[in-house]
Amino acid sequence: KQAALAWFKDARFGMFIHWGVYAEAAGSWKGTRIEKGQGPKVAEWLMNAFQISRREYREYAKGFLPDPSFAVNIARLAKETGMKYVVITAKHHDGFALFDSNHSEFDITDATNYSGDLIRELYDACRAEGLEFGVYYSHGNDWGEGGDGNYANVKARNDSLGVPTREQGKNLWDPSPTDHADYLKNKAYPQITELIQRLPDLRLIWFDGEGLITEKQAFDFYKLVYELNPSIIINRRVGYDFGDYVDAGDNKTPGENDLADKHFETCGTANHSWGYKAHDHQWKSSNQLLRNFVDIVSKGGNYLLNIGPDGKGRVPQPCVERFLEMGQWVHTNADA
Ligand code: FUL
Repeated sequence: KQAALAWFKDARFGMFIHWGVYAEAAGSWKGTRIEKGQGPKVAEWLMNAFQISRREYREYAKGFLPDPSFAVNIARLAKETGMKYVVITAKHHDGFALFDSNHSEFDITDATNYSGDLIRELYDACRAEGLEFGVYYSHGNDWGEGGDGNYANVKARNDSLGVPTREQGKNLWDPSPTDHADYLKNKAYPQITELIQRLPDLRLIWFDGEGLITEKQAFDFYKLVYELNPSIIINRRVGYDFGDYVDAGDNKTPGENDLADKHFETCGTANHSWGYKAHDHQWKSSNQLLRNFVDIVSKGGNYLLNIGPDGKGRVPQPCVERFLEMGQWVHTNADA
């Protein structure tokens, strides 16, 4: 994997993109801001915050209709900001796939009126700009089809083993009745497979939401990716320390003891949400973002800085301005 990591260690600066059905809601549900809901106050947790049923969320998804220009615009913004790679949410915790999947109908082609494949379009636009491409995939959490109906059994098993079970991130308000292991077998592993098979230059898979998965199940993700394309690298959140590099907590830089000789990446927000939240105006200044970048890079890591496009795929203007300001500095001082 050392060869596969070479581009990543060089890259230093990447763009994270949180985008999906929730972007249309912009951090509020039926007039109530997410701050009044339960759980984390980040906009992509909308379904969890308001305990929206799977059926209602699917109904809502029908209105998600991005403008096809999003791909070219975002790839250009990443390039102008001096970023070298892009990582987009192919499926977040809500279970919605931004690509045309044969293993779930809760995807861009079957569940909305959009006629394209958002992941493929962004992949093409990024390759055209010379940017490396990665996908975020919530493997453990899936509020639509994740089999959280099995939560009680998993918890009982874990309790008997003395292993903790995390409740946060599980759909306990309207759990899908399937078994969690069946979800992995019928949705998560197949979707990872189709992403890898369809995107020959895919370089990175950013797993998230370990949730209920066991050590063997986490290893199976690692193994599957390795067997299909050994040049793809994986972050640590795949679970049980199997990743090729260390991603610290959100908006955190890892300490030296945490690294175990691995390369690290810090992911961070430009305001205080990953997904688009129309009422979050607290943008970090370009100065602050640049200081984060320099701090991380001087410690040897990568900075994966997030954008949350709106439902149409437009990046909020204050964010664009800050990124372009950063880009001027990065292109002058950090480009090889
Ligand atoms: C977290 C997720 O729960 C957030 O929604 C976000 O994707 C962040 C980068 O990782 O674990």
